[in-house]
Amino acid sequence: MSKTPLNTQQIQQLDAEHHLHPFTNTGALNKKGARVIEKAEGVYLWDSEGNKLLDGMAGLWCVNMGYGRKELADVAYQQMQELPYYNTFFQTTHQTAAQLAKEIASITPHDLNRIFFANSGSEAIDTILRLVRHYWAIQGKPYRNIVISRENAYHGSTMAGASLGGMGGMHAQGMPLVPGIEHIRQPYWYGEGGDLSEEAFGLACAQALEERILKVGPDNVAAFIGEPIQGAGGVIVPPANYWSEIQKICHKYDILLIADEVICGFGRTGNWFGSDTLGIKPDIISMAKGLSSGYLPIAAVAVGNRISDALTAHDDDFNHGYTYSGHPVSAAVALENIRLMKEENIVEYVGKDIGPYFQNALRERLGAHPLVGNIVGTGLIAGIALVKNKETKEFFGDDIDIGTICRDHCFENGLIMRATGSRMVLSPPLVISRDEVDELIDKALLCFDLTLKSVS
Ligand code: PXG
Repeated sequence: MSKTPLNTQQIQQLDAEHHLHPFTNTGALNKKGARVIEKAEGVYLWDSEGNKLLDGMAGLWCVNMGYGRKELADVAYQQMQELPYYNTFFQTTHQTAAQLAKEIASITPHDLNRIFFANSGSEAIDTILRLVRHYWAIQGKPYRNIVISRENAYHGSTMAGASLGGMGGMHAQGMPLVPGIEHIRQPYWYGEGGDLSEEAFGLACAQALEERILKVGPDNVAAFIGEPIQGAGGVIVPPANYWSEIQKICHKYDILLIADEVICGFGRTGNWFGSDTLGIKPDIISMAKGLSSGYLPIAAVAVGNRISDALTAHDDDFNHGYTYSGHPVSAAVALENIRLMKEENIVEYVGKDIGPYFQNALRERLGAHPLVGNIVGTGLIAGIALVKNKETKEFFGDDIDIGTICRDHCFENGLIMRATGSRMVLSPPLVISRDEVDELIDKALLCFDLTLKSVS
């Protein structure tokens, strides 16, 4: 079935009448009309008015192999003809899911070799919450059910995801939240470190975990969850000592460590997983987005021997799963995506070539800008703090929504850069070239100048 071509206004009208958008003020959007994206190739998008946009966010941190990869479309087409759907419940499987599980196991850190499939990062997080509580229950310790997370974390938008995440705006809606979840402070040194050195702050943030464990009782805690680098929270890179301290504390109290790799996984930080880059040895990881480069929805949870052995030894079902767990078409696309990543040495390209180039260029060319307080990141993920006063680290007040002003200038000037509060974040496709990085930074510089003018 072909689409009847509609013009921008017609599409906006249909949208305003019938479409409820995620994380959107519906009334405000309907007055303005949504931007209509029409096509994409490589690192570029085109809207329905013919504007070309450099996608500095890889969609929503996911189109890692770039747009227009025919190989991914072809395997989806072939798989749809051969076996468009079958489930993995009731003791059935199919080759594509089994192969993908093996392929994921071959790239995950250490012993994370057993894979549970879901369809989105949020679902993967839901799975993890149920799984860790179930794990402790079958150890005869059902009271070990508290999961400790962090303020300003993002773990998705289902009930479990929103509850585990640390976003105040999300907690305020759809209450009551899932019980048994605690939040400790985030390791955001630039914004919250005060006079502490980075190291002292990293230690203090990790100690906050131990304090909370002691407060709620070590015997009641199931797990700690964190993104290796917080993504949606504004790309918060923790102090270098943070994760090793967290790891020690989890070990000391025998608490499971969960790394949410939905953004950091699949090469984003210059290794297959953020846990490799940050030196974390998790018991469980979640992944989604880059697993299929966003071409089809698919997510996974990888668990190590400790959990996998316990589930295998327990003579009962784990009463959990999704109709589309291990969906053959999504799995085929994910398999091909990983094959392409390997064939094109993408992880090495991010780790050794384009990642360092991008990080250096950001610091050298944007670092001195009067609005730029600091720049953090590794590989192809970066966060830029916009400040009122560089010297005193003074942030803009609530009366000036600096991030949104900057983001709007970016849109107008052909660059997609996301704002989270006063932080601008970048996460371009991993296939971006040096010339395209240069273009991205030229555009960012122009938009920072325009933003400065708007608030002067
Ligand atoms: N965990 C992490 C670390 C994520 O970043 C999810 C879980 C949930 O994934 P799904 O596939 O259910 O969306 C995410 C998703 C943003 C933004 O604006 C970030 C995400 C999703 C939507 C918007 O930065 N991350």
